[in-house]
Amino acid sequence: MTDRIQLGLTDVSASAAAPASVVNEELLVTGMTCAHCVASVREELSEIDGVEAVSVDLVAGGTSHVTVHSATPLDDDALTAAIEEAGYTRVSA
Ligand code: 9UX
Repeated sequence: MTDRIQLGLTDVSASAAAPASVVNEELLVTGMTCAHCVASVREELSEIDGVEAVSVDLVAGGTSHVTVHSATPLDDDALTAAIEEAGYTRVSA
């Protein structure tokens, strides 16, 4: 499958202002195939302290690109754990 769905930024902060995130970490994730998968991943990542927004470039049946926008430095293990909790697999480049 070659479906590519660009899902825009979701602001998870209470503020209406666009986040000026200092950290923008791109993760590679396999196993995501639909918009519900995207919602699950976004939900888990959003629970991490400092995370302001999560953008997902879904590649169904392939490697999706998930970018985490944060106000503070991110713990890499926490990112991996969040992906796994959502039910997907983080892979390295
Ligand atoms: Mo629906 Mo996405 O089972 O895995 S959540 S395809």
